[in-house]
Amino acid sequence: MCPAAILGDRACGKTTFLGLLYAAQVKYGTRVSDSFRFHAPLQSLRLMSQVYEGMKDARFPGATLKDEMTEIGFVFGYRKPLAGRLPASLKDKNWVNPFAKLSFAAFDVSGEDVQEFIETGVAASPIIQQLLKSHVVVTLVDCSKMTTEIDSPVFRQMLKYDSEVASLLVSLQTYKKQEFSRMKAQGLSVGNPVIYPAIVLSKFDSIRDEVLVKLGLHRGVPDGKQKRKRKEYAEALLRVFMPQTLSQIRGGKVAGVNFDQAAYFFSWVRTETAEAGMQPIGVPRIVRKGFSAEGGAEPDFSYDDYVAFIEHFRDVANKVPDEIVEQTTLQTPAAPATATA
Ligand SMILES: Nc1nc2c(ncn2[C@@H]2O[C@H](COP(=O)(O)OP(=O)(O)O)[C@@H](O)[C@H]2O)c(=O)[nH]1
Ligand SMILES: [Mg+2]
Repeated sequence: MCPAAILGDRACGKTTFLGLLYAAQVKYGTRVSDSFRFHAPLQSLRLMSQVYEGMKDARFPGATLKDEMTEIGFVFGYRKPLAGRLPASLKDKNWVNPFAKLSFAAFDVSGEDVQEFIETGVAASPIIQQLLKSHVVVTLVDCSKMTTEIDSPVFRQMLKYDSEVASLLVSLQTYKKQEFSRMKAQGLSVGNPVIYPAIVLSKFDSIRDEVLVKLGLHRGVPDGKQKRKRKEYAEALLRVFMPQTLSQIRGGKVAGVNFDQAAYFFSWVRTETAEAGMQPIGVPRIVRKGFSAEGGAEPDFSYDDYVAFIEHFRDVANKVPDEIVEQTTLQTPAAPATATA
């Protein structure tokens, strides 16, 4: 079980992201049910599905859910390529674990624990200790906060978030280095530690035109087949709005701990807009599509990117060396009772 962290600041779209990931997982997961598994503790499962149910009713997650963020966790399991070739009699045995697993937990960077850690550098809380164990870091970046007005509070907020994420990444690298030294001292032969980063550009539907114009970008993101162009597109935005995080990911080697190639995903939900050029009034309503007899309507969102997210982590799960997986299993108590979606 390889630990993975999802980072986001206040109102950046974390809960919405988790609800949509849940939906994508249900829909896509049934198509690839032989090779992909989703598990979550009952409480997380309930929350994620509640968020999605609300979105089917055109609503974004309510404010009451906001404090439950730190409790959300879930597991992605991918059948190992080798395991697929084992005889069925072995595959079903518990002692041959045929799934490579990533265990995700969401962290609020603007929350008390993380803020205290950034200020003091002391990993006192269990939440921070859990965060530092991660080998995968998914960072949410709120596109609705991207502005050309560099003196505005919203821009300053973005830069503050950037420096906080960058500083967390450095802490993570330092922790990995210590972990690596510990394992070597125990006589384990381990490779140099690698951290697997991913960036989710959230609320991409609300990115301002003037931002795109200024950066010479089109409104549409290059599709999934144009990997390099997508990366360039995302990095053009990050260079301006998350410069420290980007440079940390792209070459900030600390104590020999490297980052793997970053993966970029775009998350958007279509909302009802007022007249062209007007800001919609009141609470945004989600646009839905595909009304059907059994399932009702679905929110119109970037489903393909969510599927790409799931598939990206298949590669990562299979790349994480076994010694890391074993080490983490030794340190964490048995997983809580899980429910399967
Ligand atoms: N237009 C648009 N608005 C979004 C999107 N995701 C979130 N929002 C808005 O941002 C608010 C905060 O989102 P939420 O997921 O609760 O953020 P959290 O505080 O990070 O969990 C929501 O109430 C929506 O109004 C999106 O993809 N598109
Ligand atoms: Mg929330």
